[in-house]
Amino acid sequence: MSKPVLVLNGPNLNLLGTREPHIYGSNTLKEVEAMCARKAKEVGLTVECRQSNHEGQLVEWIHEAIGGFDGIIINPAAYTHTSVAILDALKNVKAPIIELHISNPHQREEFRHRSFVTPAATATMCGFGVAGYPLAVEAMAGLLEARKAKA
Ligand code: CA2
Repeated sequence: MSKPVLVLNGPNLNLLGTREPHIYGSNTLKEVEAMCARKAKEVGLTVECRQSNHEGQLVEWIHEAIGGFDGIIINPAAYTHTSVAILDALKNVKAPIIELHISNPHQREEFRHRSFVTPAATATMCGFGVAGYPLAVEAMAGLLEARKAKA
C-alpha cells in the first residue's frame, strides 16, 4: 500500500504571494499546495502539505515521515542555511528526499550558498519558481518508481 508524500515548507513560506513577488512569484501557498495535489493525482501519488515557522515542528514532522510517508519534498526556507537539527532529522529518513527552493539561492547572497540540508537529500531542485513544486512531485514519482524497480 503506498503512503503519501510529505511536502514540507519552512518559515515565512505562509506569506507566499503576499510579498517579494519578484523573487517568490504571486501564487499563494494554498495555490501551490493545490498544484502539488493536482500533479500528484496525475502521476498516481498523494501528497500531504504542511508549513511551519518553527524548526522543532519541522523536525517532529520529519520524524513522523519515518514509516509514515513514501517520500519528503522539503523547502526548509531560511533553515536551509542554519539547521543542523533538520539535517540530523532528515538523515534518519530512508525514503527519498527532495530539497526544493523557489529561487536559485546560488545566485543570491553568499550566506544562501550553503545548505545544511543537501547532504541528506536524494536530489535538490532550485530556481524554477513555484513551478518547482509540481516538478518535484513528478520527480518524486520517478524516484519512487526507480526504487520499486530495484526492489
Ligand atoms: O528560494 C527558496 O525557496 C528559499 O528556500 C526561500 C527562503 C530563503 O531563505 C532561502 O534562501 C531560499 C525564504 C522564504 C521566505 O518566503 C517568503 C515568501 C513570500 C514573502 C516573503 C518571504
